[in-house]
Amino acid sequence: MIQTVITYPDKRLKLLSLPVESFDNTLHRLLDDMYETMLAQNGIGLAAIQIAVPLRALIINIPDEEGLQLQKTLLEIINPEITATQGFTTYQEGCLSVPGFYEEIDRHETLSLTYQDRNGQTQTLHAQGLLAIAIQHEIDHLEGKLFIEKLSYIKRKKFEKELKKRLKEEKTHRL
Ligand code: QAP
Ligand code: CO
Repeated sequence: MIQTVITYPDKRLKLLSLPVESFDNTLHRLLDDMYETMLAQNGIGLAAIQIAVPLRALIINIPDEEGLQLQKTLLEIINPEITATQGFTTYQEGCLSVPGFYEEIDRHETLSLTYQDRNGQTQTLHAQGLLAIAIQHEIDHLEGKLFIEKLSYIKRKKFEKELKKRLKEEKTHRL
């Protein structure tokens, strides 16, 4: 089922997500709901807390070279731990919980990851490019962190200004 994506400044986005301990039907339903919700909103990544479930689960589906988002490339990542990183890169990030706002964010360029899949099997992964960025962005959600918290003072002010403008516009549309 498609769920509601909670958006900034919802306080639940600041929660520390807790480890998944049961790899049961409840977890599988959560992952399936996350996938449906992400597709419905044209996302490439989603953490469980974005649908108000504070568990260490995230999904990522990077489109291929033709821009197609295929379910066979869907990554379901439970209880992730980054074990190594290399280099730095910058990418213009967005977030389904901060709709309509995009800004350049510094991240590690490559990383190694261990995590569990939906069956509780331990997996390892070496990521670079957009996947490495998405993994870092989604793991930040598990720690209650949003990409806007990484902005410089000046860019954060720009965000606050755009947010105020948006809230104002929403109000006038309701009138
Ligand atoms: C996280 O972000 C991410 O504002 C996933 O109006 C960010 O899927 C991974 C989206 C950067 C890699 C690089 C945002 C859709 C989707 C919006 C997303 C919007 C519609 C964001
Ligand atoms: Co996000």
